[in-house]
Amino acid sequence: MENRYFQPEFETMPEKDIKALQTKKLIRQVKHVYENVPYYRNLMDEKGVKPEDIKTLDDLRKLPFLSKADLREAYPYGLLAVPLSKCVRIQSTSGTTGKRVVAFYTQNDVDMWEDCCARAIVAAGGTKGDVCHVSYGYGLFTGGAGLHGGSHKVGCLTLPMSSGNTDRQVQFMMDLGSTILCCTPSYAEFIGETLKERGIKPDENKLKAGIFGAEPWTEEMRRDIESLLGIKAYDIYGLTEISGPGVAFECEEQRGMHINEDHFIAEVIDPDTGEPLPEGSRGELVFTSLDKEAFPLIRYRTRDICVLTRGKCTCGRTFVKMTKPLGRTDDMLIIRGVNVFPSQIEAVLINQGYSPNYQIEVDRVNNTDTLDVFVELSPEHFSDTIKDVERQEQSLQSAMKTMLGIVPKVHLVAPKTIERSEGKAVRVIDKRKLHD
Ligand code: DLL
Repeated sequence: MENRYFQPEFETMPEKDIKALQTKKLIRQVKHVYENVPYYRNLMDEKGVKPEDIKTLDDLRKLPFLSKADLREAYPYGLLAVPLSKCVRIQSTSGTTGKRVVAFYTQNDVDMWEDCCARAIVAAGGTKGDVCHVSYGYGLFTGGAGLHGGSHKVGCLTLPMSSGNTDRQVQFMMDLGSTILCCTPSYAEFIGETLKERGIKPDENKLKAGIFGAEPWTEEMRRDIESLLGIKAYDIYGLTEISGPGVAFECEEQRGMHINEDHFIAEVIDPDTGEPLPEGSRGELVFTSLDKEAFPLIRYRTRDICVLTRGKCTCGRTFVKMTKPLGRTDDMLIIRGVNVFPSQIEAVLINQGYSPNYQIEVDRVNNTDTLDVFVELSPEHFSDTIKDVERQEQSLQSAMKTMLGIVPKVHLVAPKTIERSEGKAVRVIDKRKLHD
């Protein structure tokens, strides 16, 4: 049992004890926030709810939500709940649109977050004997710092590689015998392709597991990475606002990710009405952080769509599980009135044996939405005859029509022509936004 869990006393806690712990922490946290965060106190006052009204987990639904818009409005210090002198760190989102989210951490917050990442590493088979190769970006992004801290807690030899410089990644991986790789799935794919190009076979590296997250990836992509690198690939989920990676992690059963419920309460709500939905329903994931001191968000709307399920897991953990995010309320594309998720396109590509190197371009021409999918041919698929390429494009188009309900224009392009990502991949270019 020793190496199966990082903190078995919490990870395998009976459900009723988890609920009791969550209730106790929720009451304390709401009081902490009400007393120290005027921004949230105002929201509670507007809703006519006081800390004394929160006595059970069901009372959670009385509390107001927080959204990304609130975080922007309160930027930078408006949601801080402790004096700045108690904070030891900030981390931040990549912030492609609008203001970045800046999250603050006390030393206890960093400790809790690193424990969560350590749980993920141990669940992927990590022990002190491992060489943990961290190729998530270091810096403001939470990926590098989180897995780095978790790796230290487990006692692995930690390689703080950060992302980029793939030659050096490969050299250290081979020379130092990396056993666990942590990076985005798209970068794992890229590292795998690079090893293949160098003629290094999957059984020639020492890797046994990978801990991949921070962006959507499909089961098909998991199989692809597993065979390229000769490893078992584990999913990890998290977001800066709630701490970073490790909010949820996969165990060996690999049927959903366990949410660290001793630290976070997860709800699924109807994104349109805000009503909480029963377990098993698909909806928007909402988190309440129970232990965060500096940046304690209550009922934060993640915009990630998923399903929660509670049941016996063969790994022995009792924490509720979330599915992979099935999309985001804000990455759903509406094309000619039809809802399209990039993950659906990716699933078709990999099912048909294509690499997950693709880019989706949406535009509006003569008042009609257009959908173009650029897909890289792998060297095996590459063909010189135009007829052959056209036939392959047609077949992809019809598979996508079945999946999406609309017909995209598929363009097969030469290997290595779509820019590779060392962090989160850019899958969608929506040119309609540029015209607005
Ligand atoms: O991406 C934290 C992280 C780092 C998670 C490393 C896992 C590994 P943000 O940059 O704030 O934080 O982005 C958070 O990324 O709301 C999801 O939409 C997406 N995301 C995170 N993990 C996954 C995953 C980090 N495993 C946003 N699958 C979240 C799909 C994910 N999407």
